[in-house]
Amino acid sequence: MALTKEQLKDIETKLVELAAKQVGPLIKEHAGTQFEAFDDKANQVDLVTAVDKKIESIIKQSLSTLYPDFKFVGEESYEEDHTVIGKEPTFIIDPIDGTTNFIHGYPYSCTSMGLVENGVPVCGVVFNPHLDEMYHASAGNGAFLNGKPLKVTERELKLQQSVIALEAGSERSSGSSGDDNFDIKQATYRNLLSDQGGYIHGSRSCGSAAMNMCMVAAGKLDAYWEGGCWAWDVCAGWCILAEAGGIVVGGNPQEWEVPVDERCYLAVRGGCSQPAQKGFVKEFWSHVAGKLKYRW
Ligand code: LIP
Repeated sequence: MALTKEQLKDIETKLVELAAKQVGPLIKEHAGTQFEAFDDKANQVDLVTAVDKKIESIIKQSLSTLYPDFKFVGEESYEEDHTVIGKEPTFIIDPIDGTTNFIHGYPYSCTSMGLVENGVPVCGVVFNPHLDEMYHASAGNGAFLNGKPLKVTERELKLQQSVIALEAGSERSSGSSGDDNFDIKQATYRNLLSDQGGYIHGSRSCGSAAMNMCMVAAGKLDAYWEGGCWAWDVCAGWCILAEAGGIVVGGNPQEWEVPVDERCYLAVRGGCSQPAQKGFVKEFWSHVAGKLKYRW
């Protein structure tokens, strides 16, 4: 039995309360205090702290009490090759998105709490306590910033006149490893920025996928493209963006429909027609310099 709009709105409200009262204060208190207290994950630029893990356990404890029948997938408890996102309602949680920002004290760390049903994002809350920005949405109930409806200014969507979020990401091996994601990304960035290519107005980097998704949802960015982030980075923002009229497609060309754990995404704002969004996507894809490949 699918969750109703009313049930989803209630879940959204509870996630907002959890983010505001329990999680946000911890992120704000400990940001910029972990300079000597982080660990490497996949490499020396993929980082985690004890605060990430503590917050994930607080969120998991709270949600398992409130929704004992829902599944839970979290960045810090994910098991490669074992964690599966099925059809049942599943919370997909990044306790601190923008962990590098969190460690360095750059005010773009947030918590990202999403819910999928049948693999589709149906509820999302992203809270940046430094900027006091609470983005929240649930399917059919609209998207909000601090309780006010997200209104994207209606205007043309043109690649050349766009500002796009592009991330360095944590994969940095160039060529030698046979994994050419890094080189494809850098070549794509060049294609987009060059006056012989997309000649876009500019690129930005929040250092947080969730914040990038919310900036696109709010129409403050026109698009966001990344390969290598994870379902927990984008799940909440995906629902918020969809409820604000935006779309998410694959980061590789011709991938119009992708699962939440695709790990390679192109998010495009609303405030324009679907044909305009599709035209933008096709033109963007024409500048992608190869096929990005990731494992779950
Ligand atoms: C981060 C993502 C960001 C990506 C970083 C990192 P984390 O997530 O939000 O988009 O570029 O490499 O993966 O690790 O801070 O939760």
